[in-house]
Amino acid sequence: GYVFALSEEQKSFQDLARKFALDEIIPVAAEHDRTGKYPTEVIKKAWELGLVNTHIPAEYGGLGLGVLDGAIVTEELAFGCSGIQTAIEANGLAEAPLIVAGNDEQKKKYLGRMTEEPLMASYGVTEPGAGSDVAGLKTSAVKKGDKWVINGQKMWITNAGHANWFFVLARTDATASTGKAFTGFIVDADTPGIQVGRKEINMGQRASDTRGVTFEDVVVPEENVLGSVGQGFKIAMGAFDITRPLVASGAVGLARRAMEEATKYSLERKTMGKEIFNHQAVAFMLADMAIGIESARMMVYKAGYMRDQGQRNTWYASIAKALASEVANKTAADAVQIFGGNGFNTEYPVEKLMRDAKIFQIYEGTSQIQRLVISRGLADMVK
Ligand code: CO8
Ligand code: FAD
Repeated sequence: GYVFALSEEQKSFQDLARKFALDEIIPVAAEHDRTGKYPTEVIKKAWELGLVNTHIPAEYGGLGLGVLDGAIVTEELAFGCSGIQTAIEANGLAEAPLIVAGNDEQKKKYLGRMTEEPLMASYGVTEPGAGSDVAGLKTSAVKKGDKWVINGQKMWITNAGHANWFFVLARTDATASTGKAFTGFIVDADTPGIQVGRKEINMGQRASDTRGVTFEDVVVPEENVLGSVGQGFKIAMGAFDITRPLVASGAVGLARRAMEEATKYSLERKTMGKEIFNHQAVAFMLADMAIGIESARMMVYKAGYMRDQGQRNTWYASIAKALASEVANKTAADAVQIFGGNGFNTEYPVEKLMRDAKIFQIYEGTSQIQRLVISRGLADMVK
């Protein structure tokens, strides 16, 4: 039957990540948000504790944690700062295509090095002209002798300014159907022809690093093709089955932070002779936060658990991601409301949470794209 309790191991990872968020992330989060400085030192410390690259299998030097285990860690890191959590989790996203389709040599070389040193990696799919419509991407890879030559432009690539290697999705067949037209490549970041753009100045999650990347006649050896030629779209989508539950759990962590901050504040701030917590209009906003957070977390756990059991979880991952990102936005906006004028001010933590929340409805597939996946799934169910 259903078991809702965490294992002892999961509880100890949760405690470790929670302590790390309190001791190492929260004290520096506002400063990274203000300056946009990349949190290298925080990431190094998290890496030393095993809180980065959690899914790398044990045979390649990692902890081999499941998606559900990863979600437990991610929620805590995002409670601290979802910008720093995104920088950390983007490694997991870059690694996911290798976990889905990499051969032993590729895993040894590229996952192995992530466990030997605190390196970063990036997942390069989105382009200036194609985000939601992955099938519309234009970057091409052409076979020349025993090498591939990549040309094109990627956009909004998390960690790009710090990446040691990229997962790159490129078109390798101009006419084939989507499921056969693309190929995934592992590309070393120091390969000639790669140009990384400036750090984008974003609304929120400003500690994270987002950039455009240009590929001009970038030569990649055959051994860096992931899976087989033409399989790339499915590999890129398969990666989301691992990471959408984790992005959703980041949104849950942010929402929980907003709820806790708002609850504490409401118990202190007084109007009309009582704490604002004791005005039902405020208390019910807090209750709605709890309803959203608890429900979203259950969906995260379900989507993660299914993936860990080897079941296809795409539909549940989309539900978790759509729900959690919307809960995060509503919760953060209501937290600002509960703080009143103070909520609008940078001296208090909730305005950052509201800015940070927005991206959860956009990256890893917008809320509309999640609904596309969910509604298509419904149509399949009644066929
Ligand atoms: N697994 C395996 N195969 C799949 C999957 C899957 N999950 N999904 C689709 N496929 C297969 C289909 O079965 C189909 O196969 P076939 O041709 O054999 O029938 C083939 O792939 C094509 O699928 P579709 O027909 O469904 O393709 P569409 O062109 O209609 O597009 C989507 C599908 C769902 C619209 C897709 O383009 C999509 O997901 N778009 C959103 C893109 C996205 O999410 N981008 C995120 C980029 S990364 C990012 O934002 C990182 C954030 C920062 C890091 C945060 C920390 C982690
Ligand atoms: P568009 O696809 O142009 O969408 C514009 C609007 O139209 C959206 O509201 C969308 O929901 C809606 N829309 C589009 N198509 C449909 C449809 N069929 N039905 C209904 N509505 C639709 N990408 C990576 O590859 N790697 C990364 O590491 C990465 N990190 C990111 C970090 C940040 C901070 C940001 C901002 C983006 C990142 N992305 C990354 C890209 C991100 O995944 C895309 O921005 C996102 O998928 C949306 O694509 P787009 O920006 O092209 O918007």
